[in-house]
Amino acid sequence: MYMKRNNSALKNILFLCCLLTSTVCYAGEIPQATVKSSVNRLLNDTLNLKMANVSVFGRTISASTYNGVVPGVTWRVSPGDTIRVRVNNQLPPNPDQDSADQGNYPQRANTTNLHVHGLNVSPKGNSDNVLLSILPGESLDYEFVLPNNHSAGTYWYHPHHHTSTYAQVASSLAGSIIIEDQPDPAITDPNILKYESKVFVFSMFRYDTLTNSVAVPVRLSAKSKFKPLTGIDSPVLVNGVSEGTVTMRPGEIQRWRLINATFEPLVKLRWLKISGADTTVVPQNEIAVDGLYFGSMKTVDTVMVPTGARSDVLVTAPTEAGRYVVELATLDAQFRILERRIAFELNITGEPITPAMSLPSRLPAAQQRGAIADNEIVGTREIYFDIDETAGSNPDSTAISRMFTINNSPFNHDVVNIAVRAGTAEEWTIINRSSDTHPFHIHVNEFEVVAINDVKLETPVWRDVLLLLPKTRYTIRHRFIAEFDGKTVLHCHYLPHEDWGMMNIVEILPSTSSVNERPWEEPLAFPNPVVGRFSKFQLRVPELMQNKALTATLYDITGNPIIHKVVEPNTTTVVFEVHDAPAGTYYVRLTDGGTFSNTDMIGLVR
Ligand SMILES: [Cu+2]
Repeated sequence: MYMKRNNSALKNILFLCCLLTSTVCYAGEIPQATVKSSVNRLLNDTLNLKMANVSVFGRTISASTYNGVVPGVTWRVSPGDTIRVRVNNQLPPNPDQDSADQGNYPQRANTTNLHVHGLNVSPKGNSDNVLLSILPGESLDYEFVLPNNHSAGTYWYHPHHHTSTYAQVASSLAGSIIIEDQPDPAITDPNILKYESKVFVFSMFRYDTLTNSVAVPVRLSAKSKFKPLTGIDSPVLVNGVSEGTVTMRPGEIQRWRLINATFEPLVKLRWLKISGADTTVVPQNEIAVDGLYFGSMKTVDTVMVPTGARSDVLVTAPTEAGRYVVELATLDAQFRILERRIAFELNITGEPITPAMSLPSRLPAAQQRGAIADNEIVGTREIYFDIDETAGSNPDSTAISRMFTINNSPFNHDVVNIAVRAGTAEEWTIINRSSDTHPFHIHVNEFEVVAINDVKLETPVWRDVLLLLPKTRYTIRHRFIAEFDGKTVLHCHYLPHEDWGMMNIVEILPSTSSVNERPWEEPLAFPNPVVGRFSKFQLRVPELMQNKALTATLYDITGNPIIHKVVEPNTTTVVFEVHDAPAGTYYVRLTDGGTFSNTDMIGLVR
């Protein structure tokens, strides 16, 4: 189909033709979600999580939605603003609410919470706390306070309740958050403020073709292990529709904010010119990933957006007549192409822009805090992503809980897997030992990718989602912003993997904590131990320290010593009774008073 500039009569005829011949139509403009902006530094909104009928590639299905629309509203805010949002969970009761907890397995599909993906905000209380649960019939008031120096960019919100994240994001539950660029020309090239900004949220449904509703988890069995949600995956939608036009004037530059809000597939875009049988790629300029600006603009033929990630692209409308389209491809975890189609038709119409628009000569800094210098790093650690292929073939239904792990630990709500300190930075090596790809994501603070397979990158890149290729090592630098302490998570953003347990809890200790938590100095303590809901803490004395006289101290989260023990040489385990301790997070520190000092156990008492 050929679409001429500025010819609506022809467009109408073509629309009719394709209705009659049932060829692909590009009749309508791809809609933009309703925008809500902050007023007097405050954005107030309500998300009613409720069932609604939505149209998915011509089929009407019953799905859980935010306020009945797909995607949810776009929030536009500025650094320093506060976002207050009430989440009303109006979904029906969980059919499996009274069944036994099946561990790391999709279940309780209608319990929810809210995550603001990529924002630097507190993970505590009613802020970005993904350990909260909002049951059907319940409501929760969230408050997210953005720091004054928050990076401008493209972020998004979605549910993040462990064991229901997959089912809910497989119902396209997502909305975008735009943090506005600062108007100060010293920070932002004024050209950047001139582009019309369009947000494109890619999402999909997994639905049951018999009931025409979004699939819910089936009871765990040996057979259901790998297909916990029945039904089929829809093709990827763009802002809730399958395809459409994007109108631009000749020479116009628009900023496209691309958000991969699918539960698994990777999204890849190419801008093409189609002339008869010839297809040529039209390069565009990518300026940011995950809301974080590059050091300098990149001219690219394709843009690949991993699950959960974002990409900001400056799209320039050609001044030459022709048919211009954007091809959308989706790929699975092994990079196999799931679908490829033309999703965007560029409708180049109107008078050419005069004076001509310019690309920016410089980009704002990704982070006002700047790159992480060598002397800022206080320690290193290794983070392993594994899939235990043997566990899956085990007919024991609990085996699934151990299949998807980070540092050999599947997710446990009551366990802190990694402790770091606010106001410091660390260098981590993320190692994907499995044969799948995994999009690694961490909340609260983004990170700087500095090396791949120990080869330093010429230009480090800031991200909050990093696609880990199989059998590959990534070195990242990670700064824990001083004002945000509390418990948060790192996980795989393939949401089935996350619900299956590929998530760890990270505790960001307050910068004032006197606990010297430095597990990298004692490799025997690795992985930083897993403990549960306890009446006692049992600490293994590292072999290196067993021939020494030691002291072991139990501390609370602020570093106050609670119980102190003298440990005789050749002791292998030390036990602390904690059944009388008030609920909270505790640490055990072992020291010989000189050479060795090791915090070996971090646990939550309930
Ligand atoms: Cu994964």
